[in-house]
Amino acid sequence: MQEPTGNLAGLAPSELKALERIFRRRVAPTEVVSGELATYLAELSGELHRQIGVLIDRRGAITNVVVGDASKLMLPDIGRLRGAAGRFRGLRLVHTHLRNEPLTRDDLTDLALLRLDLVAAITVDTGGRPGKLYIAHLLHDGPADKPWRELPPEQANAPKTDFAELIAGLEAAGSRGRQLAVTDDGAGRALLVHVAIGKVVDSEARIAELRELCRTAGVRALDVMVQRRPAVDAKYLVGKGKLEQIYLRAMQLGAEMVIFDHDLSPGQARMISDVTELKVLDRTMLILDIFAQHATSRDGKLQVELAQLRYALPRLVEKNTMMSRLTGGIGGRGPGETKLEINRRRARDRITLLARRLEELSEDRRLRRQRRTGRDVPIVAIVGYTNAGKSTLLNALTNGDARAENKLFATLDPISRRLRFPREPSDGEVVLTDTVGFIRDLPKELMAAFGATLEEMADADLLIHVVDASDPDHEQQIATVERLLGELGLADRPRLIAWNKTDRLDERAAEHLGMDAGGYTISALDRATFGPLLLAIERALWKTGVDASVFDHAAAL
Ligand SMILES: Nc1nc2c(ncn2[C@@H]2O[C@H](COP(=O)(O)OP(=O)(O)OP(=O)(O)O)[C@@H](O)[C@H]2O)c(=O)[nH]1
Ligand SMILES: [Mg+2]
Repeated sequence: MQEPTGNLAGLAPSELKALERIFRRRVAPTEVVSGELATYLAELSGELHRQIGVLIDRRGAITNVVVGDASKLMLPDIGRLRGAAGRFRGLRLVHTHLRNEPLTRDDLTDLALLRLDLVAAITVDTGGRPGKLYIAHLLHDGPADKPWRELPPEQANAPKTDFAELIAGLEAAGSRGRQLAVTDDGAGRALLVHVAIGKVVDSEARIAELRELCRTAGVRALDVMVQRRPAVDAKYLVGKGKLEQIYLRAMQLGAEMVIFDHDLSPGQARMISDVTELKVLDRTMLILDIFAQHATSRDGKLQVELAQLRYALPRLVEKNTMMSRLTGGIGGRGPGETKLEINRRRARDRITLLARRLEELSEDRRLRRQRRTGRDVPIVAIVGYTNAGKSTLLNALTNGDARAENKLFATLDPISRRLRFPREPSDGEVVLTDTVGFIRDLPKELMAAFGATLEEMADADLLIHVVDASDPDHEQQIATVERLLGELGLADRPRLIAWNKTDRLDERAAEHLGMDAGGYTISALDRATFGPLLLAIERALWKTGVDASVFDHAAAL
């Protein structure tokens, strides 16, 4: 039984009957609304002095009749269309306006949020006669804050727009968009949101870094939205209005997730996900996802899983008890082939178990390192920002095959190799250790995931801080590394700076680095550049003078 809904209070039985009769009307599939229906709605609306709206389906049948007050209409809850870029609801809203006004912001927001086929308003004059017909529909590639188009007003009693043609054109445009989406190798499609709180000066570098993280994680960044605000919103991180824009933009682009360049509290993650019905990730969850993909050792895998349980799980929205749907894919990948698919209640047990296992492994490592230090071989740890070229340098120095890639956090597990300096009387042997890269704003939960690496650093006699001198952001990166080393109690550890990737700089800039900033300029891709650095390492470890053979050695490597 179809009945009118909304503001029906105080209506006479005859007026209710008149409203019910609307359901019997039909419009042709080619019409937005028929002239007769527009006239009928205007007349009744003028009599009741309330707005009247109808939802019309593609066949031209009226599915809902809604009554509002003189200035607005509340639509019934028809639910949202999830993740459906390029698709429309199959329903259009046609309603009356008593104040001779065109479509309002509320009308257009309903259009966008509900993904209606279109929204139309009929103005009603004081005599209950229909005036103008205003029509708006969604666009596939309009701006985020205004993803719609308003058509020139028409005569409500003789509408001209061919609805069937209009919607067919829009859907064709949408499916072209969708096909593109399918062929883009199925990577996760994400809308990025950078939130600058207070006086943030390095937004650009941060956004570039977030894009790099996405690229490494296999996420396709469709667009970046930026919001500046004096303080975070406790509930939503960004304001409610911005959140609406984020949702609109995500729908428009067909994004399946939003990634915030700012860490979310579990509460914020859930609120945002509730409002937008999108998968919500923050930067740390993205980093954890990369860790999950890159961890290779047993140690590393356990540590990543532990960090995921502690950080990501409370932030992933629970839809079913088995959280497979939202935890699957990016953000929910576990180390190796497994998924972070675990019942919340069981998570605590798993955390305890993992923590215990890791403690045992840490003890094993301690014993192993003790044996090593017993033999008195100096340890040199290569440290630095992620992607600076640490593994490449280790490989070049030791003829090794450690994983070196243009990806953030390619290295997670420490790798040690022997390096021999040709010294008399005995060979100068050192253990050279590659470590996980640092990154700014690394939460405590993640620092712990680096346990094994951090132990190696703590044991090191000398740190080589590798800097990507070609990165415009390298000063910030150095500051981050220095700060983290300080937090790890390694501020006083002897260290050398290796300005890497100088092959990408012009000669003068490279010389400048070496002279002004101290340290040694190298290109990890070119062994011929290693001489001065090797010499400095040797000198730092054995406090001896120059041995020219080191140069020969480096050249011969
Ligand atoms: N042009 C140039 N590229 C370099 C140099 N050193 C390293 N790279 C490249 O930079 C990228 C990162 O190198 P990696 O050695 O994996 O860097 P990393 O510091 O170990 O990085 P993570 O382990 O991910 O933290 C790779 O694509 C390397 O080929 C260099 O001196 N010059
Ligand atoms: Mg590496």
